[in-house]
Amino acid sequence: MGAPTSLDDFERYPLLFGPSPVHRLDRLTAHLGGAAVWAKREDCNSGIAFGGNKTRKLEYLVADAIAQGCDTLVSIGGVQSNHTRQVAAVAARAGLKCVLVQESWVDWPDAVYDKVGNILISRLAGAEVRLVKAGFGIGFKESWEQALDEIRERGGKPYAIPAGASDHRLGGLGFARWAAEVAVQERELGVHFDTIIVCSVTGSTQAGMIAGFAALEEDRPRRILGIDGSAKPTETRDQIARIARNTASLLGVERELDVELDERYHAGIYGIPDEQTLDAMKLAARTEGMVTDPVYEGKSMAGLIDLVSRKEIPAGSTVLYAHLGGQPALNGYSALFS
Ligand code: 5PA
Repeated sequence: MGAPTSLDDFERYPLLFGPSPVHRLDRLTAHLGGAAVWAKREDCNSGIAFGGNKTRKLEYLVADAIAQGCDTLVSIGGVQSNHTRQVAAVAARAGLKCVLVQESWVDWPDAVYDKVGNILISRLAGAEVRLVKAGFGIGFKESWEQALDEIRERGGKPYAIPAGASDHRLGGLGFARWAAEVAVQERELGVHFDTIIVCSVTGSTQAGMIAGFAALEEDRPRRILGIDGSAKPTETRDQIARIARNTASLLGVERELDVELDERYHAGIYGIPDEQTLDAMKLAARTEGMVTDPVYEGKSMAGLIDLVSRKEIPAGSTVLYAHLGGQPALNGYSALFS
């Protein structure tokens, strides 16, 4: 057999309920008075600890960890990382151990910030949680290398999962599969999403979408618009481009890929919302009962609301908002709503 050229050639450990739901946001659409807005919901894609975008990516990484005979998943994120919570719960589901390095990515004053929400769930699921003093960054870290070494010294076999499951050979596959899923759902629903809105930080969500849609060789144009949540858009854009390229190559796609990342909605800093973020979170909750978080989805929602209401996304468009999860972190931000 030659090199794999299709998604089906990669082992996948099923963690999702099935295709994630796609539905209209009618009241939000009416309120904005422009393009038709729909959502695809990774925040309810799985029964494993609330799911989210990482659960979809981890289907491919966990299959690889098991194939390599690894016994411990090791990963890294901020104190309220959604990613590490999903790694912890998925490790439990797969019968693996889990070690998490949680860095101080966000300087946030809530007294229970390191006790509730995501970190609480990671502890509940049995992960070994290590709190480490280090600032925000999506690259490789010393504390993480140290955790990997320690597991090897204990005689364990670690499987290394970088921040957001992104900078990894298989990191883009989960959202390449999401793209194929969207194409099927569009046929079923009789709709075409010309614009997809996605929050980007470590990059493999958007990168996977770019590679996945490229692999489908579609006739109609489709814009995959990233909304930066990192406030370090140069790094994030580079990482998206690199992962999109690598993922496309894995799928046998060699053509040039476009990366579009909007830097206007990150509120100037990773992990902290501004008025526009908070207004967007309130509008989504008050028109649709749709809950978003102040770190990621509130920022991409702010982008969507602004671009649709000012008609920068034209009124004739049909927009798909990729809801990537993240609600558990809200519990660490009670100060914003008290
Ligand atoms: C995250 C990431 P990417 O990192 O794949 O670009 O996805 C951005 C994103 N929405 C969007 C939610 C709810 C997310 O959790 N979260 C990280 C985490 O540690 O949780 C990887 C940063």
